Amino acid sequence: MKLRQPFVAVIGAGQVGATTAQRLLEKGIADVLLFDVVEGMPQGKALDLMEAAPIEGHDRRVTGTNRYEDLRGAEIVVVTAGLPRKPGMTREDLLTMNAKIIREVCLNVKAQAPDSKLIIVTNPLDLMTHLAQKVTGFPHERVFGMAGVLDAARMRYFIAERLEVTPKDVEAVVLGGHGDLMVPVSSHSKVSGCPVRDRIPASEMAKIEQRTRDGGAEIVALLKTGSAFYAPASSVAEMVDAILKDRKKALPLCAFVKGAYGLDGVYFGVPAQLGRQGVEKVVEIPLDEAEKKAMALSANKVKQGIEELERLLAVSA
Ligand code: TXD
Repeated sequence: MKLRQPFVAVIGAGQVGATTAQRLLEKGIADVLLFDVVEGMPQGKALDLMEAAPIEGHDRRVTGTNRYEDLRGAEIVVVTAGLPRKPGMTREDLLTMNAKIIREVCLNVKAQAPDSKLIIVTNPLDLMTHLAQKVTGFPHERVFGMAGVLDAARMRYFIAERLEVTPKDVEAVVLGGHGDLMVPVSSHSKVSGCPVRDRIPASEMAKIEQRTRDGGAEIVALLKTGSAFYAPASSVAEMVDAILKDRKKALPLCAFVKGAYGLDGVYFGVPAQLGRQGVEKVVEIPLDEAEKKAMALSANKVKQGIEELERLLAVSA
């Protein structure tokens, strides 16, 4: 079936990509083009998803493809293509291989969907988002990454679990690079409008913050193969919804930051307002001294990562 405008292209029909497609369809957010390099796989998953439509009761459409030309007309391109780390592979090996994949994907996005907005999901997130912008040359507001929505959702869940309240009543903000040095901003966490710090002792909050930082690793350790995909897919769907509905909603995400938070032009996790143009505004929230320090440390790590990425790309070019 022909896709209707505006449609979302999801590159990489693996765990995160296919589940993102499912969320977008079943929440009625958009039609989806599912792309993968593996022949037949995106077509098979698309057909399976369509066969669920009569039961799920939605009238969204999804098609699978291995052809980049089908990206033409996509309003948003979500990039989940990448390789997971395998035994014996160093972090640098993974960085080089995923960078090659992102470069290839982004050159094709630039050629086929030059007006699209790009949401990068592939790890290492901040570096791949930086690379995607460089390769496409798209304006910074049209290239951004998904991480903060997921990290904040994890923190919200951990707080809700501790207080035995619905996660919906919990607000949390997680900023910084998507890695060990991410910054859970407890000073802004609230439950039903009250500061969480008034309800949970500092020592326990510190544990919740650490569990948030280790959130991805906790799931990897349990699954043994692969990494999280249900909550990551929900996070992407929330971002897509904010864009397509022009909600002007502030969500934590990996955006290009110039000026705010003392940063001089780097992709970094901050709250940013999403609308039809993409990232329409970086929102600066007040931070306490410890949080400011943590942000600076995290930003340095991202900058070092970018230098390493550029060195590796120069060697492999
Ligand atoms: O918070 C976040 N940003 C993340 C990031 C949360 C969860 C997962 N995160 C990262 O997303 C993860 O570390 C990976 O880098 C990506 C995708 O994770 P997923 O779990 O979906 O990996 P899979 O199941 O291995 O799927 C990857 C797919 C797979 O089907 C490959 O065939 C495909 O990517 N692939 C490609 N597609 C298109 N083009 C190219 N070149 C390509 N190479 C591989």
